[in-house]
Order: sequence, then C-alpha cells, then structure tokens
Amino acid sequence: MSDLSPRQMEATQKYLLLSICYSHFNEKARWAMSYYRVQYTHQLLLPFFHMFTIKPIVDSGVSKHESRDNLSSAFSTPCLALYDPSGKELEESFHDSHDILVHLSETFSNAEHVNLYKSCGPENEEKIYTMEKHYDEVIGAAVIDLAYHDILVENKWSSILPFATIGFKNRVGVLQSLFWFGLSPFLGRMIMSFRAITPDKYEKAMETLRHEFSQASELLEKSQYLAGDYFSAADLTFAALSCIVLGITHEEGYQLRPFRANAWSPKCREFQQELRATRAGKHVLRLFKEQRYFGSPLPKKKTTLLGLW
Ligand SMILES: N[C@@H](CCC(=O)N[C@@H](CS)C(=O)NCC(=O)O)C(=O)O
Repeated sequence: MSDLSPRQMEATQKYLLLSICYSHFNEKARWAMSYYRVQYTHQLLLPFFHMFTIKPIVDSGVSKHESRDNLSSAFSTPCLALYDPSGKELEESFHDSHDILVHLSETFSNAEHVNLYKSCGPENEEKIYTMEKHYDEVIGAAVIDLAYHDILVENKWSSILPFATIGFKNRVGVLQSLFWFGLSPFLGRMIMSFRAITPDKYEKAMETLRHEFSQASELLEKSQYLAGDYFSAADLTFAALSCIVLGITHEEGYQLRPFRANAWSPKCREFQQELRATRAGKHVLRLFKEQRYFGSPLPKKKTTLLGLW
C-alpha cells in the first residue's frame, strides 16, 4: 500500500486513460479508476481509429509490461499513460486491464479503498488473480464473439444505426465519430474476420456465458462476493466484463452510453434477461448500482485537435 494519499500521488503524475467507448475490457479499467478515486483525463476512442492515438505511446517504449493475451493487437485498449506533473513527458504506460488494475491497487489503495487483490485476506490473493485471468480469457472473449455476431449478423438491419452512431452518442471526437459512422459496417466485418467470429462461435459464446454465470451463482451461494466476504478484483472483473451481455444501461450504472436495446436481436435480449435472472446476474446489477459510480470523481475529457479527434 502506498504511504502517499491519492491526492499526493496525483500531484506527482498525470493520468490519461485511453479507452474504446463501448468495450467491456475498457469498462473494467474505468471502474478500477473510479474505485480508487483516481483523478484522470479520459480520451474516448473507436476501433481502428484507436491505433493512431495508441501507436505513439507504444512506440515511445516506456511500457514495462508484456502483453498477456493473443486476443488483441499491440495497440490494445484500455491504455493508461502516465505523464510527469507538467503533463508533457510520458513516463510509463500500461496496455492491459489487468496491469492497470494491479498498478492502481499497488499505488492508490488505502484503508477505505483496500487493495482489491488482498481484500479477502492473504489466503485468497492467489485465487483472486486466477479468477480475474479466467474471467478475462473466458468471459472477455465470449462477449466479443457474442456481441459482434449479434450486432453485425443476427440483427444487422436494426443495429446499423445504433452501431454507426455510438461515437456521437458518447461524444467521441467529431472526426472519429464521422469516419466511424461511414465505415462501421465495413470495420465491424473486419474485426469479425480478424477474430474469426462464426455462427458456431456465437452459439458457443452463449453456452460459455451460461456456464460462467451458473458457476459464479454457485460461488455466491457460499459467500457474499465471488472470492469471499468482500468486494475484490474478481467481482470487478466479472461485473465489468458482463456489462454488454447484461445490457447494463446508463441509469443502471454504466458510466457511458451503451447500445440501445434494439441494437440486440430478440434472441440476445432474451438471453440478457435469462442471465440477469441468475444469482450472478443480480450480483452484477447490484455492483453496478452500489459500487460503480457513487462518490467517484468524473474524469476530465481530453480535448484534442479542437475536439475533432
Ligand atoms: N487482455 C486485454 C484485452 C483487451 C482487448 O481485447 N481490447 C480490445 C477492446 S475490447 C481492443 O482494444 N482491441 C483492439 C486492438 O487490439 O487493437 C485486456 O485485458 O486489456
């Protein structure tokens, strides 16, 4: 745990979080920033165009961490960039939601906002790391397969507009939002082919998520939280990665503006209700309501190129 209070730490470095507005891995990082009450500047991005912003940070070579997965590219988001107090010199960068959560836990935990890997006692620390990795790999990937296939194939006609306007809805820079508006059907297809998403994977993703929610529900019969009696990195990860598949709304605690309900096929909406009705689904809804928002400072929005990017 750091000897410095969060306020003191903030005075020594400036934090910039770069995140794709509708991404669940990015929601995990945003939630971690809120939990530890970190003051930061937020830059919202859209897929493909995110590379232009992340590349200079990657190229600066200040990151000390190897990528943990083979799901994403070298320009993966969330990306947390740490600058010197003047905000001009980039000192360090993180390119994985796990690395961000670990960094914030080691830097900003205090008596009120305890380290989320240690919150259930030292005997559960290793277990929490393992659970987080499992949720990242299994739920993280399943949600991507489910969401892109549902939006771009199963429900393609009704979702064209909600998908194309997601940048404007979240007030991403005007140019990015405009390019996305024109190119999103094509870019969506590109992402699907890059990740080899097929109808088979879509069905499998549903099965995987059903299984994960049922396993988590069993854990929640034994304890109040997934890894024990206290909120931990396992709960934060499970809940944040489930935001899309449960269709968590802004009013329910999702900080940004998600896709509206008609972006999802009737089959997917039914699936969202099915998962919401499970013990794990109710747990996620409660966490969004009680632990996501309240008391956390809202990030300042980064304005670049007069707000165009
Ligand atoms: N393991 C990574 C996965 C992150 C990930 O898959 N990010 C996606 C958005 S959901 C992304 O930025 N994809 C674009 C890319 O890889 O360039 C993490 O936990 O941060």
